[in-house]
Amino acid sequence: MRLDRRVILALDVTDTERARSLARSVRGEVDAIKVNWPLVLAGGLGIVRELSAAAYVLCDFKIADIPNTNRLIIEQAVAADAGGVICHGFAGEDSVRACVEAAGRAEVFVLTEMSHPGGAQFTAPHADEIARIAVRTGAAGIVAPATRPERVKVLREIVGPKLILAPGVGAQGGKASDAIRAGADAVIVGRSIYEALDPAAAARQVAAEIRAATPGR
Ligand code: O7M
Repeated sequence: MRLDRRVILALDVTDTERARSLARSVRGEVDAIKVNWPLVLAGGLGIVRELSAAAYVLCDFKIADIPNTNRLIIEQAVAADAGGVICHGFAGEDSVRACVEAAGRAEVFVLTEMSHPGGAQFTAPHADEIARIAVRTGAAGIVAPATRPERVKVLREIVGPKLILAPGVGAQGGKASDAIRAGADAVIVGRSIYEALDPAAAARQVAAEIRAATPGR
């Protein structure tokens, strides 16, 4: 994933026409488009292939199954031209390894600790261990909570130069600049961009906040 704006749009809409139009309007303002179950269930995997023609598409399937099933899911995402795929880490090292092996040139990001309050219940106590799994399996990076920048800092120490993508900005209360200062490479933003009257301007604003927080980068 090439990071320039350091912003990834979470395209969590179920109207495929709106999804296409949003993707067009933020072109050049975000580095990637994250597609999650709501859009794929509504529009089919074809929407991933379609959006991939003009953007890096990150398939957020939060894959968390046995290795063989994970491989089958990843193969579908790769066949639809996804640039990256997200898996959960809690299913264990063999499950994550199966994703990385099946992904080939596509990048795998491992979800460590979730950003919502419930994420502190089960994922947070194991996040450091999951981050180490991401390193050992050769994943491209991890997903870590922008709502807990202090945790991003700790996870950065564990993953070294691997990419950290941080969701939870805006609607969930996290601040892009805090997440980036704590060590995230990019933020994942959904509602604050796609519900804005001018989504491109909203994306630009997040990128500007990030630039202001990291002078000289
Ligand atoms: O900005 P929002 O809150 O509207 O959307 C955030 C997006 O990030 C949404 O697509 C979530 O599914 C996703 N996300 C989280 O909000 N928290 C997490 O812990 C993990 C993710 C995610 O992207 O997982 C890979």
